[in-house]
Amino acid sequence: MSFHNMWAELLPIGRSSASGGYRRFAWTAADADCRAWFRDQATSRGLTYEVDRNGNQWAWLGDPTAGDAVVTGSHLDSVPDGGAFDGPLGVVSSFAALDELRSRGARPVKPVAVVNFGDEEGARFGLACVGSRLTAGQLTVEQAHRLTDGDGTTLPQAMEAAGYDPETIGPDPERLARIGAFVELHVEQGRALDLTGDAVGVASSIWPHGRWRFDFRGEANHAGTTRLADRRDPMLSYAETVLAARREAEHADAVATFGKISVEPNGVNAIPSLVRGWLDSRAADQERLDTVVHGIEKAARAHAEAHGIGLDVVRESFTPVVEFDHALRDELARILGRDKAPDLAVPVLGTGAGHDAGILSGTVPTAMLFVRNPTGVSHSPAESAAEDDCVAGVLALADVLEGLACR
Ligand code: HGY
Ligand code: MN
Ligand code: MN
Repeated sequence: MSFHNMWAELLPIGRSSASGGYRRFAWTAADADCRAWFRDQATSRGLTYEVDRNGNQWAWLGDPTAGDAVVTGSHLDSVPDGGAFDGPLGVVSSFAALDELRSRGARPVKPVAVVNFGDEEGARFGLACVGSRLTAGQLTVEQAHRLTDGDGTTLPQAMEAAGYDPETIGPDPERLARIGAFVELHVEQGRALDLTGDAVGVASSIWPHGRWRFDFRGEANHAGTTRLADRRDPMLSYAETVLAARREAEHADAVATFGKISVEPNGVNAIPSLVRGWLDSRAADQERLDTVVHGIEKAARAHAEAHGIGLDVVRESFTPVVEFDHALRDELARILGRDKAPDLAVPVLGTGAGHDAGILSGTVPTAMLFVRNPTGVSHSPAESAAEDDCVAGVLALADVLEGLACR
């Protein structure tokens, strides 16, 4: 099983020695190293290697233009100090599943490909799934060109610096039209499989979710000499909004997180002029999500107005609810269920985590496999999965690829 060696090769790339977490951000040196690793895996297997107009990487077994392809893969980028498995497990498992197919002597009658979608986490430019959104036409070229990181570098500038031509980006309907099915394997970002005792499960849906930026504008002043009554401190409105987010999410049985903040001028002894907070909120259905976000914004505006604070709220990223293709979902469950006792069902589970598969699901029949995460922890250096479970995921993916591409 080639999984172990590939995993060991990829593991050190982009890992912070300080935190043990990963900092594989789009179009950075760590991203370039991950891309080089992907290219080497493709070429060393004699696969046809391509980089598409949006910088996504493809490794083809068979004719890329033949159509009705079975594609698998995921992403290699990470959130700041993310874990080792979120994304890379899907890409490594895809190459290992191809190796497994070949070792079985399986003969695909359709093209099979492994894909690495660029910038899935949106850690640098703030928008999730940039590579797959561009390809699926869910992000316009103009919107993409306006994406800017915290240092003021735009996406085109970052792509150019990484040696890619940003002028080529845009929708790629011809490429997607050649795909008959996309199956993404991903580490579970939760504990459902740990609770069922299964190593592998099938995805049913993805919660609607989005990212909103709250800009609280106050008045910079001296922290030591300004009377409390004379202050317009945006940090107070931000703090009230964070607590309101927790209240609204609890009330709606949803989730809401302010995980990123930037403060200007960000001095210990200076009352801020600007506090910028990013909200990530998700819920089982759109109505609930709308209620939560509306409630948070209402509380933010009430506090800001009462304290003379300016407030702008901008939705920076949004993904509607995803219901994976039922026929493909059921086919994966049938294939995975073959080795189970008749009375033991294959777990079919929803998730609050976004994926490239969610973006593609509007254009291509799409499904996901989840591999057990014993603690459920993700987006953290503590993210983990047992190697036996990873191997079980590879074998399950190989069964799925064989079932979809060899008959
Ligand atoms: O945020 C997410 O759910 C995914 O990890 N991009
Ligand atoms: Mn993630
Ligand atoms: Mn992911």
